[in-house]
Amino acid sequence: MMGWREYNFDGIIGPTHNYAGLSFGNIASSVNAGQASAPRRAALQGLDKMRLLHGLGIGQGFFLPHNRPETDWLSRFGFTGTPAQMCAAAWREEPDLLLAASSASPMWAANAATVSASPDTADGRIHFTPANLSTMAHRSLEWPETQRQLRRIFPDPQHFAIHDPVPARYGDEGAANFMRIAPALELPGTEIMVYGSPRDAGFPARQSAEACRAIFRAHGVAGGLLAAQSTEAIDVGAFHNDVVAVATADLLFTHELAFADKATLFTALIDRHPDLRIVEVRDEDVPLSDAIASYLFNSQLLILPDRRRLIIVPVECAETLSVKRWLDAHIGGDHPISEVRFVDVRESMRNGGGPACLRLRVLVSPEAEAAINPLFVLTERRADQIAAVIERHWPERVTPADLGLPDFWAQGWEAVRALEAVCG
Ligand code: SUG
Repeated sequence: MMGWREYNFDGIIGPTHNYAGLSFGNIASSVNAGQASAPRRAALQGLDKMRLLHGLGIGQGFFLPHNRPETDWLSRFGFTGTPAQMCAAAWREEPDLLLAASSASPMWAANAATVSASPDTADGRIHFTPANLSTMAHRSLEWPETQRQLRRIFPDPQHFAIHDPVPARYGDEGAANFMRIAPALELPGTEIMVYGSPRDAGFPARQSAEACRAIFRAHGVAGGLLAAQSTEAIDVGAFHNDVVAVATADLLFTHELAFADKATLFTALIDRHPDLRIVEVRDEDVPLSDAIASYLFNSQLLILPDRRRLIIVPVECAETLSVKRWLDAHIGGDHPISEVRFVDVRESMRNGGGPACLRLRVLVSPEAEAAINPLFVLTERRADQIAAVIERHWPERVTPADLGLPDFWAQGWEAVRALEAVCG
């Protein structure tokens, strides 16, 4: 089965990227609320990461930024008139709604959808369910545009099935709470979804078990596993499971406190996949709080064309003592992960989004790869074109006061239009 590849589709970071502190339970979002942001730098950091993966021979695609401020959404609160009039009225009367409508949060493509790989589904197609992201207001407006883009990127129903989201009552945050274990990428594997148990106190659990089961049913995934996040992890700031664990093929890289009941999960996995390697980091080596501040596990665990495994981690991992020590002591030599690369995505990190948050993984057979809309696949030339639009149209710096300015809204709309024009 030669020629299967994993693609990473990254969300291009939009021109309204800002720090509004919208995500309760996401420590970075709260701590950095009110800071000035740098949308141009942010988008170029994201693009550099995409170029790095492309250069390593990994399939790389992208999602376009959504139109922000999103006035279609504001209109549902009774605002009328031109887009600028709607934003002005919202800023006066309901500033929180304008902030929600202005977030560049679609950049975190791991939350765009849950994707089931074709070797695991009953009909042999790749299944996508856009995430309803219903726990956070600013994220709940993403899915209609996400679904439109998924339909454009993956148009052929012979290979791809695009579903409707799970009803909003049941929170779903997409692939950020999804892992897949398989002897090799192209072989049937075990899909795992990780939910948070509902609770009255502490930080919100954003992924419901109902949504996980609904997705497995809709995708025709038999034998999918559900695992609960540990409440300890949620309360230290693991608002998504991909902040404390990541898996690729026969390798699971996880913090020891990620799951409520790791024994049951690991036993079930090893039972089905005797060759599974679990790299577990102990709390005494890297405390949960360091794992979350550095985003060690929000890394991209890649299998290179020469079969070596490489981990792409944020530069914050080199600056967090316990994490740096762990990496130095383990990666390389006989370790299942042979190399670590550091990337600077600091602008996204300040909102709690690391390298893994920025991408949606899609495993494709050669036939399915040929069916991807090439307009959304990164090439050197395409990357240069995107960079040129970002340099020209993305604001250099945004402060909280800018979010209420007509020029800021107009620049956001215009920048997204300019990028759409270049990307066809
Ligand atoms: O949903 N931050 C995002 C970060 C998403 C990270 N994704 C994954 N872990 N896969 C969130 O909490 C902050 C926006 C603000 O505060 O302005 C925000 O939405």
